[in-house]
Amino acid sequence: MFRFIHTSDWHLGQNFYGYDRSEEQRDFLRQLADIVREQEPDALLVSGDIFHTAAPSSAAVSLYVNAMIDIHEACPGMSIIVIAGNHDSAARLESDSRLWKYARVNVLGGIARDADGHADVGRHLIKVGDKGIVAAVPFAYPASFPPLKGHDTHRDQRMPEFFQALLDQAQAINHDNLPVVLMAHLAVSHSDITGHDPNLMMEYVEIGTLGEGYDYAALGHIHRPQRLDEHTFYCGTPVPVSFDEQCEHAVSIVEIDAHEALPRLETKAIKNLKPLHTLPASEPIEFDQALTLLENQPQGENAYIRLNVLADMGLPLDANERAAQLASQQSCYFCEIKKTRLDTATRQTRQMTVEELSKASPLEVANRHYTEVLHREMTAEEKEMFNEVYRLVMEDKSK
Ligand SMILES: [Mn+2]
Repeated sequence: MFRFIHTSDWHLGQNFYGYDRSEEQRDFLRQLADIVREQEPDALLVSGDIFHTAAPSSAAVSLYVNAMIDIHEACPGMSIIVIAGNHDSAARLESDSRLWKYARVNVLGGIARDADGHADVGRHLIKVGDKGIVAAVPFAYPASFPPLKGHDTHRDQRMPEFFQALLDQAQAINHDNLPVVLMAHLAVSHSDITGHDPNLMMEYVEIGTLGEGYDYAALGHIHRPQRLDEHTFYCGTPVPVSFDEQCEHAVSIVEIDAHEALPRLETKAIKNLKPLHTLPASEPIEFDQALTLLENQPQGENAYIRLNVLADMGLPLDANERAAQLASQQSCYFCEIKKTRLDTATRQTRQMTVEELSKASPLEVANRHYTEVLHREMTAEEKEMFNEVYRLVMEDKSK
């Protein structure tokens, strides 16, 4: 039986709205070391995005180095396999990979090539004792996979060919029918990307690109934990990277009896030292109501706060300052105000005909906006101000 922990997307060194997250990230890594000590797995697989940026600060690197040594010492017989994600620098991660072998850490930063520039799939295979075979593929854009020797194929074919060649080679050395685990950092089509910025373009690959012959694919890149089929899994972020990652945060513990057996999965929840709260979590409300929610936050929770506010009316000029001040009184960290304008569909405005519009006075049009969109009447003062502005504009026009 092969037993391992699957984790990914640590994003160490993330700067979160100007706040340093090293305290929570250190706490997560301490929890991981405890899980390793208790579970004594054969391997720990880290499927990319170790760091948040390609050039992490020395503090972030030091956090990583100390944690990896602690994790190694928590179970010295365990193999650790780390692949680079899109956030990592392949070269940087690989620069000290020989040194890491002394702590049983295998680091793969980029796709290995032989002297002729062809893919060197053998360097991506790691045998974990007599327990399992891991085929580890760090992040690379589909177009930058090198061709296989003797395959003069089109760019589009190189990535799927690489994966299949890797799994074929794993099978060729698999004399003891050991479980085969594939590690990769990529986005598979039709994954649930809830929690990711919808405006960010992600490059997707079909699940078939991963090839055939693996018993478990330990994927990273998508932050929401999910099962794509009975052999293919994202473990998700252990610590949420954005407010929209409202899901379980955990690491997966996986057991596979033999090659071509089904994996068994268990998750170990990670407790977040500083929770991320959107106030309110559901529908946006008026700014003042959101402030009241913030005021009623439990003291000493050290949460990051995002206010979820209706912004049709505009917000007070000092909205951010007021929220930040209130948050610090609650020992919370104010991050941002998420502004929502009521969807045009919910406004229930009635289209005005051209005839109606031509008959209506400017004040009547303005008043309609107040009643139908802002759901209140114009005050006498607002009407007076509107008329004054209108008069000034007309005066200016006639000059
Ligand atoms: Mn990531």
